[in-house]
Amino acid sequence: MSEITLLFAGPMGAGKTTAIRAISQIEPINTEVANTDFSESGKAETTVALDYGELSLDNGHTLRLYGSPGQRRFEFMWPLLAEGALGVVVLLDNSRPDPLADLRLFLDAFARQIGAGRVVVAVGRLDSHPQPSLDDYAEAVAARGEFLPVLAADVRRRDDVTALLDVLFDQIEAQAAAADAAGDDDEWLQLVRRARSQ
Ligand SMILES: Nc1nc2c(ncn2[C@@H]2O[C@H](COP(=O)(O)OP(=O)(O)O)[C@@H](O)[C@H]2O)c(=O)[nH]1
Ligand SMILES: [Mg+2]
Repeated sequence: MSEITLLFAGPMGAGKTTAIRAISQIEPINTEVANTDFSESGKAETTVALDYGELSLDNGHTLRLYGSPGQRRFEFMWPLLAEGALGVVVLLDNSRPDPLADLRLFLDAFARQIGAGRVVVAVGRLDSHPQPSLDDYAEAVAARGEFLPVLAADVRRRDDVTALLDVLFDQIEAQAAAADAAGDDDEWLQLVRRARSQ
C-alpha cells in the first residue's frame, strides 16, 4: 500500500476545506458550489463532493488529504470514505446549534475507525463559543464507552492542523504497535511510520 490517505469529516462550515488548504502542498481541488441547503448552514458556498489536497513526505510518499461532504444527505458516504484511510479527523464547530449532536452523528459514522484508534476530534470556535466545553465533549465520548482525543483547534492555523495529525499519528502508532507486539502483522503500523518519517 503506497497511498496513505487521511479523511477530514464534520458538518458544513466546520472547516474541512480550510484545514486541507492549511496543510496541502498542492493547490487543493474542491468543488464549492452555491449552497442551496440553508437549513443546515447559512454559508454561501459549500462542498458537495470531495476536497482533495496532498502533503509530500521526505521519504517520497504522499499523504492524500480528503474532505468529505458535510451535509447529512451524504452521511452514507462517510464510513465508505474512511474505509481505506489511515485516520479520520472529525472537525466540529462549537457555534452550531447542537455540536454534541453533531459529535454523536460522526462518532456513529466512524465507529469502526474509533475502535481501531484511528479518529481524533477537533472542536473549533471555542474562543467565541465556550459552551459546550471540551470536558462536555470528553464526557459525551466516555458515555458511549469510546476513547479518543478531543482537542481545540483553529484550522485556519497550519500549526493547529499539524498538531491534530501528530495526536492522530501518536494514537495510531500506539495501538498498531500493541497489535504488532501481540503477533498481528499490523499494516497500519507500517503506514503510520511511513507517514511520520518526514
Ligand atoms: N472564527 C473562527 N473561524 C473559523 C474557525 N475554524 C474555521 N473557521 C472559518 O470557518 C469557515 C469554515 O469553512 P470551510 O472550511 O469551507 O468549512 P467546510 O464546510 O467544513 O469545508 C472558514 O471561513 C474558516 O475560516 C475557528 O476556529 N474560528
Ligand atoms: Mg468544504
